[in-house]
Amino acid sequence: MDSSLTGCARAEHFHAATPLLESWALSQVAGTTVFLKCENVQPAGSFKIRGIGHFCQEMAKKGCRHLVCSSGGNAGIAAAYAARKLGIPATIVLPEGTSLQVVRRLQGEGAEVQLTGKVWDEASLKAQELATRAGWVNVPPFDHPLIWEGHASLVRELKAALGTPPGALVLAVGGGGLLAGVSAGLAEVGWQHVPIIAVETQGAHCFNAAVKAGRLVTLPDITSVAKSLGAKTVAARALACTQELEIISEVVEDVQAVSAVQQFLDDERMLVEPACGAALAVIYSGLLGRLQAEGRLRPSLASVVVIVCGGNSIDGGGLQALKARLGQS
Ligand code: PLV
Repeated sequence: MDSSLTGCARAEHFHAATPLLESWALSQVAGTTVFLKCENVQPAGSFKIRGIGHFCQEMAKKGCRHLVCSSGGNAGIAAAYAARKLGIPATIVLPEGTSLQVVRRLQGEGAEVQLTGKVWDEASLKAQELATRAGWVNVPPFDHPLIWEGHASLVRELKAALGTPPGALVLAVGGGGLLAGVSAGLAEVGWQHVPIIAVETQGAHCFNAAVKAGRLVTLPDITSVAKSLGAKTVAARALACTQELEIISEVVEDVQAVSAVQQFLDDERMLVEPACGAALAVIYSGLLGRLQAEGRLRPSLASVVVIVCGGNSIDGGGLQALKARLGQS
């Protein structure tokens, strides 16, 4: 039996099969049945453990002696968690200004933490430099076939839970690893006709910029509060996916992402970070209805699945601070 479906402690991989919950509150807002794929309850707090756990296991088989991962937060926590389970030391490189709860969590996993640069791209350069040491392996947070292969397990779980395909799938895009993995999974289970609504925040919108330009675009800076979406350039594979599946690229404002975080907390009593709020904003801001009205989505959808990607980088005080900064409180 696929151990992802048993949820047993001695699983062959590090991720859990997550719940797929029908949300009454979001269904009311959307006017269609909304399911939440709750990746926020993964052992490392986000979907990242799927791909990164898989990558780290493969590297351990090859004799890796030290794992190094650059991250906006969640990939690092996934890598540190996998490293601890594998008994391999880990160094996690993050941008300066990473939240204290993320740093504490990483230290709690036994990882060495280095803070460098203003955004993830700078942390990534540092990680690549460290990975030149003998026996050290760089864990890419989103741009590697093994990462996509691991993330694809999410779609196999969706198929097992739903049986029939949803009318649309909503996910957030940072560097595009989740998008590439979900696309691979949809093709694998024969659901490649399911439209994906790929959401970013303004100021972290490297995928949207690439889709519009028809080539990879490097943003000058990351100005969004959704730092977990803050890669300046999307993975080439994510852009290539737009040739193979129906991908609707959308950008929401920070205020929409953060108010979605607050509404989701009130509706479902789950606190997620702005990266995840971006996906939820598709429902809460009425974007789903607009896409239907514009004929970009069917007027009647079987259901909509929102990937609730994670919430490691936020706590109650952090949400209040974000709201104050955006003039929402
Ligand atoms: N976060 C990456 C990249 O950051 C990281 O290092 O953790 N939702 C959440 C909660 C995330 O943490 C991320 C990625 C995404 C969505 C987007 O996933 P991606 O990068 O695979 O498109 C700079």
